[in-house]
Amino acid sequence: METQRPMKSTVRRGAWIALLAASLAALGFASDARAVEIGQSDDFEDGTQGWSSGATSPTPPAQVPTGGPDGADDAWLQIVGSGGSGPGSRVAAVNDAQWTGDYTGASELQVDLQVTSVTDLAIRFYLRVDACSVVTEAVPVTAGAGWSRVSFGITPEELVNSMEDGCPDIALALANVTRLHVAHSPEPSAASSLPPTVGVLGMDNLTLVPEPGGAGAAWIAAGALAALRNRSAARRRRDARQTSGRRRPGRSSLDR
Ligand SMILES: [Ca+2]
Repeated sequence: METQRPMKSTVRRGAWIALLAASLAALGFASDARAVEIGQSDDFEDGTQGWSSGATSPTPPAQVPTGGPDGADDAWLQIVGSGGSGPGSRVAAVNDAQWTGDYTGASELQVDLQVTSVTDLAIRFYLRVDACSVVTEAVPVTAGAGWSRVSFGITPEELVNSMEDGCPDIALALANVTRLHVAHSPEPSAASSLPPTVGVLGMDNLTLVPEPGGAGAAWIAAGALAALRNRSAARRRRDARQTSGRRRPGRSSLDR
């Protein structure tokens, strides 16, 4: 499933962001840096943003500094599975930091994905709550097809329980997420039962999208603010790199 990418805005972003930030602050929208927020986005311009595949993985997720959906100097996250057994055998990565907390009021995760290895992958997001997990439907990503924008529904009606360790109350689980996990997972297996796979997944612009309408109006404003902040910061960093004229060598998974 592909989602049309938004057109670039020509509004005076700095003034607009300042005004919106002041309005949200006045309404009491204080933020917790460790808690998930509607509208937040990982663009990987400054690194791996807390994504990992375990301390002992020989192929941990890595920032690739160029070749993202926006082309040259758009960084993205590379997730490698080596097959076989043991650490690093699966195409999977987890985040225990900014993607933990309360997902109530969100409707979907949107993300740019690509598969640069030879075999198609089936990607799901797991929302882990201590000893149980709920999981999205799988989205197929075709090998060698380049970047595509895909959406994963995360409302209680769209999520399913993980096969071996499902949560008794999906809505309650959504309000108490302790880990977000992206993986090649043809079946909604438990995270511990994911299939060892040789594959390379690219991920960029992972964004938490609000439910439309109703109480979502304020969430939408907060989300727009966060997205604009991220996009503007990424653009400034890319412009700075291009202005500096420094050449940045590409990295492969073997360079880490
Ligand atoms: Ca990026």
